[in-house]
Amino acid sequence: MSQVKLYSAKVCPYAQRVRMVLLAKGVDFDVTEIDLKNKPDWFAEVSPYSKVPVLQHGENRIWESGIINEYLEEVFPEPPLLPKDPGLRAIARIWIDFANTKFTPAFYKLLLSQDAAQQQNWRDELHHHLLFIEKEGFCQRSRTGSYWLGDSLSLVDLTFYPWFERWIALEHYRDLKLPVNCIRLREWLGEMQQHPSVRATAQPPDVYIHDYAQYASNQASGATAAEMRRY
Ligand SMILES: N[C@@H](CCC(=O)N[C@@H](CS)C(=O)NCC(=O)O)C(=O)O
Repeated sequence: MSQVKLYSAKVCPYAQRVRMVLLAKGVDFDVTEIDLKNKPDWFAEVSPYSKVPVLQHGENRIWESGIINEYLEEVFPEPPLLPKDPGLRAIARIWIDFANTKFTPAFYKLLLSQDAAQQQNWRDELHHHLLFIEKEGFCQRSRTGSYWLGDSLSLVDLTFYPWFERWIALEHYRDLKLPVNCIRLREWLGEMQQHPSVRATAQPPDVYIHDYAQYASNQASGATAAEMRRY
């Protein structure tokens, strides 16, 4: 029995973040798949927020994908997924914060919005975030590698990637394509799609079109949709 146990759901981008980090670090782990539409009663004991992902590592039970990934970085330091240099490490954390506080909420708000004017507002907001990523993330510095921070894969790549895998839902339901002028971002996405941790967790586009139908009609009843409606 593995020492690391992950409560996860294939549809969940936050859980995919953690699965990819575990895979990138070569950590042996067991997955318990949670049906988010029919959560077992015992899950309330495991997950204080009633959400996946939750990581059990020995005595430690940890939730919130960003916190789990930082924990994994400390406990399994190889290969490192954060830069050693404190300044670069801070930049990595700024991007992770941007993903959590700006980028991903806009993704859900666009899907959940039913009103055409509201949809346009969130489409514009997300478009603005993409151009910001292209300019500040990929073009403002001399980059030598294919990843967000340069030559090596980092928590920043794995924090953002799941929403780009699910972008097909925004294309399908809200007609928002990745802008053609986000050249570096598109290159990054192509590179990420080849990474073994991504390939091991990736799902085909039709899965997401199906899974996000309830978001797109604002019928999703889970905790995440409720939280995003309040956002
Ligand atoms: N901030 C949390 C978000 C986790 C989250 O929203 N998970 C969703 C699935 S993607 C969930 O379990 N939702 C439960 C529900 O909708 O009832 C994290 O980063 O881990």
